[in-house]
Amino acid sequence: MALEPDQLLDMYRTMVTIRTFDRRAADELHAGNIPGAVHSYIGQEAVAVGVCSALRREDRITSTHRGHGHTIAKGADIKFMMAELFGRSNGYCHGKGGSMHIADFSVGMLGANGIVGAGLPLATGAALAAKLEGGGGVAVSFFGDGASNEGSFHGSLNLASIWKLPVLYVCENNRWASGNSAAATQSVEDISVRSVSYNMPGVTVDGADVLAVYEAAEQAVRRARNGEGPTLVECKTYRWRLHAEQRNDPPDPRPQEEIDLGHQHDPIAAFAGHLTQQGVATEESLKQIDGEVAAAVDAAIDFAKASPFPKPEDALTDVFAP
Ligand SMILES: Cc1ncc(C[n+]2csc(CCOP(=O)(O)OP(=O)(O)O)c2C)c(N)n1
Repeated sequence: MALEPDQLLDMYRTMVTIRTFDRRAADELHAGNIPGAVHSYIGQEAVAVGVCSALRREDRITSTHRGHGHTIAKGADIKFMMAELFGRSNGYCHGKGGSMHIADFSVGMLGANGIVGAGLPLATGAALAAKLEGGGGVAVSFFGDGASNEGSFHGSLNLASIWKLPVLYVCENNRWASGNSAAATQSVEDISVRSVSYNMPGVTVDGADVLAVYEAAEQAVRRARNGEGPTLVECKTYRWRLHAEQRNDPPDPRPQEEIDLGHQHDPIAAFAGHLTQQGVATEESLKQIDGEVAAAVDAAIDFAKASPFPKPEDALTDVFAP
């Protein structure tokens, strides 16, 4: 489906929002204002935005420990996200979940998840729910290359295939699972070939090309809505920063030449070039969007800083396990 200029500019704005949000979150963490760790999505923006642009608001997604990009692309409010990162009571989890537990059911974001591979069965269940509801809804599981070596990946794809569930399995292959390279830990070069074992289509796309990701997702969503079952979409991408931002950052185990090459495939610069070449935007109009996004992220940080911490007496509210 051809995208209108407004949709293309929205996609650009969302990609810049993700990058700016994560850059500023890392700065705030290193300034001592955000507790715990933050897993930056910078470099991978085209995946979340390409896929979520092919979804409806009521479609559901599950995410990972690296979840800010998916959450923003699905339409969550960055003020409440930032407040959650700062551990404040106005945050999505009232300040008790932090970066890795943000959910917003109102936009179909079922949750980030600190357990690698745990989002796959959740999205499979959401797809079963969508099928039983009968409204043509679909579910998406975002996960990393590391997660594709977990049992939860294989069990989920098998079940979704047997039951022809309306689900997209979107693997963000950034070639590293924390400090472990895919070359050392993965039995195949392209994760999409694993779809063959589960009798579903598998495609590999350039995860730095937001329109290529959109096209692959759009086709898979169409299949899913038509009752034709699941698809595995592998997006080759690269994470620009360390596995996680922490107070005391460990050294990056990746070779410097590889990091430099990864930075050359900048999904935002490539999309900006496309938009100006096609006459959808000018450099000035994109700069204006960049400025508006920076102001919105500033406002989210101000909101977070002005928000109260949770009260000690609320420690056990919203706790579901005994
Ligand atoms: C079940 C489980 N095993 C190990 C970990 C520790 N861990 C956290 S993130 C991570 C790497 C995950 O790699 P990948 O799935 O490729 O995602 P990426 O970090 O590259 O986005 C690991 C091993 C965990 N959180 N959960």
